[in-house]
Amino acid sequence: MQLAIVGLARSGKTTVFDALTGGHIPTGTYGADAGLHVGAFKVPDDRLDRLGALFKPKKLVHADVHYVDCPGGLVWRGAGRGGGPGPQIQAALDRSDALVHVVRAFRSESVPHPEGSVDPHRDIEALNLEMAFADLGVVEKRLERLDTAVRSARAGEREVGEHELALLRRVKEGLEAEKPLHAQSLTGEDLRSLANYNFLTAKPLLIILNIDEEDVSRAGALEEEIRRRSGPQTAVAAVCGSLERELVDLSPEEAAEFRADLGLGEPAAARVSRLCFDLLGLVSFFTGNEDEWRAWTVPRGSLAVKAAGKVHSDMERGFIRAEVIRWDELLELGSLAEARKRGVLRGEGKGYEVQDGDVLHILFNV
Ligand SMILES: Nc1nc2c(ncn2[C@@H]2O[C@H](COP(=O)(O)OP(=O)(O)OP(=O)(O)O)[C@@H](O)[C@H]2O)c(=O)[nH]1
Ligand SMILES: [Mg+2]
Repeated sequence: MQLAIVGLARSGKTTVFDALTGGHIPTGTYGADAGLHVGAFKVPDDRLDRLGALFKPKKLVHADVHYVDCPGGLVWRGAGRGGGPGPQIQAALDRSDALVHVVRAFRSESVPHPEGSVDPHRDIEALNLEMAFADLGVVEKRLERLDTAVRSARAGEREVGEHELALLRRVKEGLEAEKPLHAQSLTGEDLRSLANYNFLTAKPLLIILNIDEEDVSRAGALEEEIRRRSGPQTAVAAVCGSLERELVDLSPEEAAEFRADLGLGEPAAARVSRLCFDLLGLVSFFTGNEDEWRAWTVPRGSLAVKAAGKVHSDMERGFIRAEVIRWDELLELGSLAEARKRGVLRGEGKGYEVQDGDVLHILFNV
């Protein structure tokens, strides 16, 4: 899973990025640092840890979340309709499964706000509008080309183009009315045929409200206030970026103690990855042998054969069946052999829908 961190200048994107990835990128560079930062976070999973403790493989591999810190605030602002962000940032946004919008809610005198005052609602609107404009630019460009292509096509070949034209015109109208794609009534099929455009407003959005240390005790209420006004496929997390960033350098024990003292809940990195898993509808399954136990993620509803493909393309190609057991059942029985003996290990075919927490032993032949 890849997440792109976006937001206004000096909203704390790099600070939050560091907190989420345990990184040490210089912050407060005021846009002078124009590079994209990439980092990863291993998603904690108690289920995998417990399987690891039982089977003691040489390696335990957690699922990871990749983050890209997109510099410079709303870089595509002023570029106008269709101007869009620079190519490097555009590519990072395209590849991202969801966007993380860092919104400034901290009130530091020493950090000037690009809009002059702190107002999270205004900044959220500004980014949403910016993204809708960028999408509109893409739609308009495509419409122009497609329109010409359809006109010059021969009679029998027009249909596909006309269908896409109608869909894009509908999307355009929605965007002009400031409706992000995920708030437009598009069918699954519509969305699939639009997938190649990588529309920004079609991506799930996590709003990170970057709050002050003093506001930690009312983080829940602040989140709720934002959530009430936000549209579909949007999640909200209030995070004190600077504090979370400082805790990254402590040992886990020290950090836990500080968190308890300060009334901070779950570490931001874990919470954010969990929210994004939910937002994207991902589930985890596990595979293991004496060398390695590993967590994988697939969209909810994925079939066993696709899950096998995630592990190795040969496994998808030569899929015979999967032996499946829930992680906690396996933990209780102690081994796959025991589970097999007791008939708890189920044999499932290609069409089995993988469930969150399944342990899969894939049988294949190539
Ligand atoms: N008080 C306070 N200051 C913060 C917080 N988060 C970030 N800052 C400060 O705000 C300034 C900007 O933070 P950055 O993380 O560099 O912000 P950015 O969004 O990456 O900025 P650009 O990349 O320049 O657009 C730095 O001086 C940070 O120390 C916070 O939660 N509280
Ligand atoms: Mg930055």
